[in-house]
Amino acid sequence: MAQDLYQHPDYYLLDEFLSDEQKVIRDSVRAFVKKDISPIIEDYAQRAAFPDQIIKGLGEQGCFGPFVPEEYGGPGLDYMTYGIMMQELERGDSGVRSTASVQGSLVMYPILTYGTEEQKKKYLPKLATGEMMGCFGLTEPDFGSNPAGMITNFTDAGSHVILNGAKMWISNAPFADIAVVWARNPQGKIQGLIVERGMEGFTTPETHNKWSLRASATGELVFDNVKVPKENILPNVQGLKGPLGCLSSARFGIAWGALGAGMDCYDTALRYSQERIQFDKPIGAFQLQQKKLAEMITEITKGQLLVWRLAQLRNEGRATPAQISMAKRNSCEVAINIAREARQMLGGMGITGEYSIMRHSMNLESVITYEGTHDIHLLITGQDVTGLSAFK
Ligand code: TGC
Ligand code: FAD
Repeated sequence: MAQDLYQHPDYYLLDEFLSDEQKVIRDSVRAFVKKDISPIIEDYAQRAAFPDQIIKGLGEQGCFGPFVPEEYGGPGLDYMTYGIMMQELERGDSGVRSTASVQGSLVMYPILTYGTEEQKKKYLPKLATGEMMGCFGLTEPDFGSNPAGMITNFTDAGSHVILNGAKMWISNAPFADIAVVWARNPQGKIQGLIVERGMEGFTTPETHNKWSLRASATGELVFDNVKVPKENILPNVQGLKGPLGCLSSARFGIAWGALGAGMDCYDTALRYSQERIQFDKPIGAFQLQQKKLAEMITEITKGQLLVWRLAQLRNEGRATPAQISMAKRNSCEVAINIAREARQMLGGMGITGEYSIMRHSMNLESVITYEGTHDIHLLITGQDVTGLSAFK
């Protein structure tokens, strides 16, 4: 891949609203991405392999559960900083951000929010450093957009429970040490439990043939009469609001992150337009190319304002799930459209791995689908403004 010369667009001077600490953290994660991710990521994506050597660095940067308090091994940062970090990571690659957001929002968040003191002490410090990696099992083969229909379940067997069922499309599954799994309890209510690799009857077959998120490992979780100790049950929530609460945290990170992928495509296309000469002029001098760039920076700027305000609301505990849905949906749409336009601006070079755009473009097809599809988020907004559900 060509050298990573990224400069982040800040057309409305939003940096002025960031604290010095937030800027230092952002610069640190950006430098980590430039040094440890950009030089290798295209090769890993081409080979459909996960670069597990980056886990230690992600932990050192505080990218795993930045909002987790220091007493449990996290850096105890606010949600604005979490968003900034996810944006920097996804600027590098959506799969890398995925790894971090699953670990933080979908594994550490539920343990922190719904777990016992013993569970928090046992798992969170190791998850924060990356010494232990986790995954999150909600989606099933027959229940994707509608997780309320899930059939994975556990029965009571004295000191432990017996878990049966299957989850699919699970990020980090092939290498995760633990899985936070959502299943029906003996009363038929959805409840979370922590399943550990090595438990008999628990397997994690890898999903192959993906054209998207190729540098992120995806797999299934299969439970065949798995004995799970009762102390691994997350006791403090029952019902779909448990996993959906985790999704609110992760979708928030994606709202910031996807915009980062779009910003990288814009930055690449802008630089290319100033260097590439056709008809004796830089292509950036042609009105058609300027229209593309002007529209990209306009959409990026609107998206930046949206996620910045969302972070303020989240920090104050006032961000609603529907507000988060709107931002996740908007950032994905902005980014995927920019990736497509930017790809065209690079002509033939745009389809190669010399530049990040095609990889971002393919990755964003997953990002616009997982954590709630584009349609589902639109329906969440529709329900929020009308008070009427169009799901069923
Ligand atoms: P509904 O009746 O609306 O809600 C059930 C309960 O949950 C509460 N709730 C939420 N709580 C917190 N955060 C949210 N975002 C919430 N949304 C809803 C709600 O208040 C209610 O609480 P209570 O107390 O009344 O019980 O549920 P529904 O069955 O009608 O479903 C609504 C719908 C369709 C929006 C929901 O099922 C949905 O969001 N579906 C999309 C599924 C999805 O997003 N799956 C993601 C799987 S994980 C993943 O993709 C990880 S990718 C990771 C990566 O690599 O980055
Ligand atoms: P479906 O629900 O079958 O949807 C198919 C189509 O129908 C979509 O266009 C959808 O918008 C539309 N649709 C569905 N319902 C309605 C409706 N009511 N009205 C209108 N249209 C509707 N899940 C996890 O639990 N953990 C993970 O770590 C995870 N990682 C993932 C990683 C990748 C790379 C991918 C691709 C997915 C991942 N997922 C994960 C699963 C992801 O959340 C689901 O793919 C997503 O929620 C959609 O479910 P589905 O694929 O079953 O599509």
